[in-house]
Amino acid sequence: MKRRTMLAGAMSIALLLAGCGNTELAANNDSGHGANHAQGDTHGGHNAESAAPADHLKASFAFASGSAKANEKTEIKVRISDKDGSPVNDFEVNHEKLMHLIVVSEDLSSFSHIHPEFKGEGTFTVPTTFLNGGKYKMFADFKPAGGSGTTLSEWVHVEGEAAQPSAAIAPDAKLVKEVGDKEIELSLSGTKANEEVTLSYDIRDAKTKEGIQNLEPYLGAVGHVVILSQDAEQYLHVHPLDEKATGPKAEFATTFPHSGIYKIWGQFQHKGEVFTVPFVVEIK
Ligand SMILES: [Cu+2]
Repeated sequence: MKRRTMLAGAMSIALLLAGCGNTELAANNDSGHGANHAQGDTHGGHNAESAAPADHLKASFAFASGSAKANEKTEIKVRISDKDGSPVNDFEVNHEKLMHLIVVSEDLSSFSHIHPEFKGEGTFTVPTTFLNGGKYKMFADFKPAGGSGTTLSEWVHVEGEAAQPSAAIAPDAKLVKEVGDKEIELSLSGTKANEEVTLSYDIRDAKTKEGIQNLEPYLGAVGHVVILSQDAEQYLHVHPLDEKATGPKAEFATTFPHSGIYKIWGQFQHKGEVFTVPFVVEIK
């Protein structure tokens, strides 16, 4: 059981040019709602209290070819270094991966969750293609050996035509969405900032409305939830209350740090396919 919520504070420095700087270490809060590290944590060496090895780590984000262009294959390079600038090479596997990389467009319309491969010298790489030009924010989520979960982020710029100017995100009137052949309903136990909120997903067959009972583990859990504030400054990565659940319900607990609008992406796996369902909520 793992109920940690990682929160990256508003500390990252916006950089319009790709790969020409470092980010500050983002704040990393254990929201402390009954996290139990002694039992049932299968990830090994998990110790939220010993944050020291993660202190002053830096991530630099770059494109292998120097810059990225919309609709062209590119390679993202993420380099993790310590406070002296030396590469960090020891990481713990966390939810089956050494690093989780979340990439979102500035308007939060585009979301991807990918897994860079460790190439030595503190460097991870992953191929990707951006569909549009514009600003994107990248969040590298990892656990240095002996340390705690860490998220470092940075804005990058992708050349090329921007997507149609889109309106600011607005809260969904109804928290029910169809994705492929599924209908997903989200309910929140509350909508107040600084109070624990349980997010309950109900995942049904879109046609028959029958609950899906055989969700498969995705990265070692029934689902993964990433939450960003509208300005992409607040990042929350939330794991399920019961990682071994198989549907139709999947529950997550988190605490929204401020009032405002947040976008919530839930990711689940069924019949070998991962699906992502986005919702926008307002927290008061
Ligand atoms: Cu991941």
